[in-house]
Amino acid sequence: MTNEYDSSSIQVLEGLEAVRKRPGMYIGTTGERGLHHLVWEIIDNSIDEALAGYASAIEVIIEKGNAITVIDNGRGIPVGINSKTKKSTVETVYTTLHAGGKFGGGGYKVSGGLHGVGASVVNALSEKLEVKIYKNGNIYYQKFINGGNPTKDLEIIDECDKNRTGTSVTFKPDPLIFTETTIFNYDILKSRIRELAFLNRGLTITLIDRRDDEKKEIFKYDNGISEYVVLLNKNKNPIHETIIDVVGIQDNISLEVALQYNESYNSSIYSFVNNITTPEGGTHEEGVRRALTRVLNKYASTANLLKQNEEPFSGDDVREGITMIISIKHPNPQFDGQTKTKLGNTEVRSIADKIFSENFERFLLENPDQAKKIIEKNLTAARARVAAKKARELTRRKGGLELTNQWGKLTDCSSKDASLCEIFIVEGDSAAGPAKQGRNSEFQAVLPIRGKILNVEKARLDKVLSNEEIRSLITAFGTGIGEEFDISKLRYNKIIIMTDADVDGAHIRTLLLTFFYRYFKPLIEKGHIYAAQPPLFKISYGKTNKYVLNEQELNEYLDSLSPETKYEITRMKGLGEMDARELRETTMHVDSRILVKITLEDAILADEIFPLLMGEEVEPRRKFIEDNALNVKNLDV
Ligand code: 1YM
Repeated sequence: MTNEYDSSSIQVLEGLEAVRKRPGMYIGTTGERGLHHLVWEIIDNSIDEALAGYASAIEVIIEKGNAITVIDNGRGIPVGINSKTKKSTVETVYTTLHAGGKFGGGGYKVSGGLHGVGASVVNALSEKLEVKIYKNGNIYYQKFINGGNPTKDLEIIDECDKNRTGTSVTFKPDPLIFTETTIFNYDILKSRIRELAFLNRGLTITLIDRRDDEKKEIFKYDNGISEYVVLLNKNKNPIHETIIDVVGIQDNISLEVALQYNESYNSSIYSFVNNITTPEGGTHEEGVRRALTRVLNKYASTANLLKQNEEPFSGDDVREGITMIISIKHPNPQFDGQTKTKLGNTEVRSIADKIFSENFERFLLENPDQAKKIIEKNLTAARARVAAKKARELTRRKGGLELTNQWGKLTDCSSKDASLCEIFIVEGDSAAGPAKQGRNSEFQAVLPIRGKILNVEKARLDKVLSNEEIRSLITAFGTGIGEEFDISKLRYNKIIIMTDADVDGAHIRTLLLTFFYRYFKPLIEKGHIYAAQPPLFKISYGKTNKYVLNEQELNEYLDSLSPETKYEITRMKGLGEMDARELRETTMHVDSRILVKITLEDAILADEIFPLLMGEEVEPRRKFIEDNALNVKNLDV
């Protein structure tokens, strides 16, 4: 029974046409990230159904040919006719922009996030999308093609067990839109699905890959984010046994916090609102942080663990070595901040403070042995802070830009306009010479560092600050560090790591990235950190030297030479093998170089990987390297 589509349906199609014209406005990018965003949109609807208390299991299937199927066991999308659109609710939801919110029945809508735009956008950007609804003993079905055009009205195609309810959606992204790739990445899907399972205690999410040999993983965490903390602390040596797990609800806002201290000196705090990460923090995080500092100070002085003449713990002191996840569910979240990932609702601050402080205080009182270990950790941090302050003053006094380290000296640029300036961090002396000669002295500075800088994953701030290489980096950047960090003082718009294209070079780059990640995260977030791409091969013939970045370019270049040409290929071991002109042309000059911007796609994943790569334990590192062949994908290095 096909329908004649009237003018109102044409309007609807125009709506979806807008999505196809400007997909970036709805899903951010049409690259790999945007492609996966489609999956999140559909899963979000299933998660909403789980949060409303109707669904307990979600299945995500990567089909052969890279279609995606999402199935849940919720109520199933309503199958009646919508009084406004005169079409089935299913069709309305899948062909009207923002229909999900308008037609849905309240509750916690996860679609409050960055591009929370719903199922119709997925439909608009798919070459095929099929919806099946299991309800009333029937299977209802509707299919859309080429960007959301229904092939028929919603119809019953079969019967099913009368107790079965739920929704199943299969879609195939349109290659006309996703020109870069239409292939789904198992690891990206897995990482977010696992996170969603942690954030939604008890919910079962199954991921199945049917493309090659069938692969299947089931994620279900009855202890929710506590189990996330266990995972994050796995390679960090926890200092007390119990994961502190706080759950509470007030004014329809629910809060969950899980935390555990470890031996490291870093703080890993991740917060979420309605399952969406809030890297800029906000009122939920502020409330919990404030309560953490207050409760620990109160406990320490009451228990006489903090001496009368000692300064109270600062926020940084009590956050040293903490792994903490904060997750709230809010019916009406407001997002602020530069990237709209900061929770703004002011009422949340005191609710989070109250729920967390009451429960945390009770934990400390009921578990004095563990409390003591935590307070001891805070005390050492506080004492180290005093020592670090002294070391910092030393950095400042040394000050100015008369900056040297054992290995050499900052060769600054002449421009003082930070927005134009770049600094190349170069390993070793053999490369520093050509870099200095090859640079454009007006806006390019060069700072040589000695081979392996300190591994900050294994050192506390005071030791970090007493390291010469690191001090020279901090001083050169100009921003200060820790509580004094001020990005407006950054002296270079681009900080470029220039290391050899070999294993040692990669190691030094990882050490530098670890340092930036732990102490200058905003510089990564704001896109100031880059890696230079020195060439890997030199092809010499006659008097010509040609440099290429990788094997693919090498082969392409060799193919372009006439068959008679006699050439020689050198695999470049170090930057120092190039003279100044070559280094300029291949790696430094703005017109001819290739820079890779370092991004933090997934901070939690990075947090999982860095301790593994840089920490004390050898065995997990060996295993990781074996499993991943050092492919730190999510850092996009
Ligand atoms: C695989 C994707 O979309 N599940 C899903 C969606 C809905 C419901 C249940 C649902 C919601 C409500 C009432 C309500 C949606 N319904 C709508 C709308 N899975 C998937 N499961 N009954 C069922 O919110 O009141 C939008 S989404 F608008 F039709 F109610």
